[in-house]
Amino acid sequence: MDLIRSEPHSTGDFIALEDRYGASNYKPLDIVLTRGEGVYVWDVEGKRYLDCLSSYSAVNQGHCHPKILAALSEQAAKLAITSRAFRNDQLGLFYEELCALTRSHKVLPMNSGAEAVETALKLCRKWGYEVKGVAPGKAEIIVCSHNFHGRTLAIVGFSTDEGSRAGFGPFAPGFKVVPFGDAQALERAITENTVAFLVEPIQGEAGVIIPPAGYLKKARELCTRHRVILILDEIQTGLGRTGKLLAEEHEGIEADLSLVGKALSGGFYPVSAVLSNKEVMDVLHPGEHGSTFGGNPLACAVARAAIRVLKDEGMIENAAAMGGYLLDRLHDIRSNIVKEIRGRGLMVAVELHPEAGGARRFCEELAGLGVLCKETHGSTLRIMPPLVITRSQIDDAMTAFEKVLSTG
Ligand code: IF1
Repeated sequence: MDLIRSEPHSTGDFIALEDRYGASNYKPLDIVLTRGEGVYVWDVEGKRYLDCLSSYSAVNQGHCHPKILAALSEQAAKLAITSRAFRNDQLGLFYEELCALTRSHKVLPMNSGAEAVETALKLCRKWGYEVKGVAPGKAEIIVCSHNFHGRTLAIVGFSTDEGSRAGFGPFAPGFKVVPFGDAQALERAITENTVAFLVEPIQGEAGVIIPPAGYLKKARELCTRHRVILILDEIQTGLGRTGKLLAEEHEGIEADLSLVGKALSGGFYPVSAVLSNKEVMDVLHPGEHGSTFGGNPLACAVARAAIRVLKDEGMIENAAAMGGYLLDRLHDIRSNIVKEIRGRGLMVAVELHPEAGGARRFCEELAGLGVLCKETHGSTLRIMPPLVITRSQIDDAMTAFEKVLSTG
């Protein structure tokens, strides 16, 4: 490799480096960010943006939250990792505080969201064979159409999105797909071999799709009646995003397994977890699952601070209040290109009419006006700011949205 010449400093320099050396599995907006604070991020040219994506909900607590940062630096200077070959003085406290917050019995810590999903799938299969009595090799897991649960082979194998799946087979068997939001279809799909039903309370990648009222409650009843584990993937909806700590609370239900990630670390570090009742978690024995980084003291200290500020600083209540305000403001925009506005808490989407020519161009225009958001599925704009956003910051964002949507 050539020796590195002068330090890159302009947007173009950084983009050229990424394009020359990086895999091209993303197509980001051409903005190079260098600093963040609360709801704002700054690019290398010094331009400020209001972040309406929150790194896909990883930074619910706002960028570089000072209390999480303090916990991170303090722990990093003391002890970062032990591996699970030894115990550490943060893990037990992390478990206790997370269980108290979410009313769970047991926790299994991992790193990425996809790992939490994989962990849950393994747990359910083993529970199926050992507790439910499913014949060896026959366990079935039901998932939903248009799901998004991550990028590992098992997970993309049951995706219904061709872009995620094509070219990556052969895939793991044992998954059945039913339409999202259709409790009757779920009931028809359940057999004596069904061990679990995996679902997002609100589908994120699919475009903030909120299921019909009562769907999750019905799914909960069906799972209980047929002895099927209900796994709610709250990696995106959890930790305050929808105006409740967990989105399951909107329907007054409790999952058997809840998956959290992303904002569990306030965006500082990959931390995910499977939250479980005792019966399911107890099927795992030493040597059957794990991760080098899962449950390390740095991750635990960061996560403890991240969940503490979420609660102590009223971020969940703020998400509910500001989410309502944001939806009202969006509905007030006069536009002939908006097809539908959907949202719960600060998980909001604006779906454009197909004639609008795709949402990407609007994201680029919004970025020009100092607002960052991301399109999904071509014609949907997602608006998911950090949960610390204020009314006047929403007003600023709405001025930009009004400009781009009403001229469309
Ligand atoms: C990317 C979307 C968001 C998730 C749910 C598990 C995972 C995710 C419900 C896996 C991850 C991400 C990953 C990100 C894009 C993104 C996303 F656009 F795909 F839908 F958030 F809106 N379950 N979601 O949403 O978690 O392994 O990534 O930690 O760039 O792929 P992970």
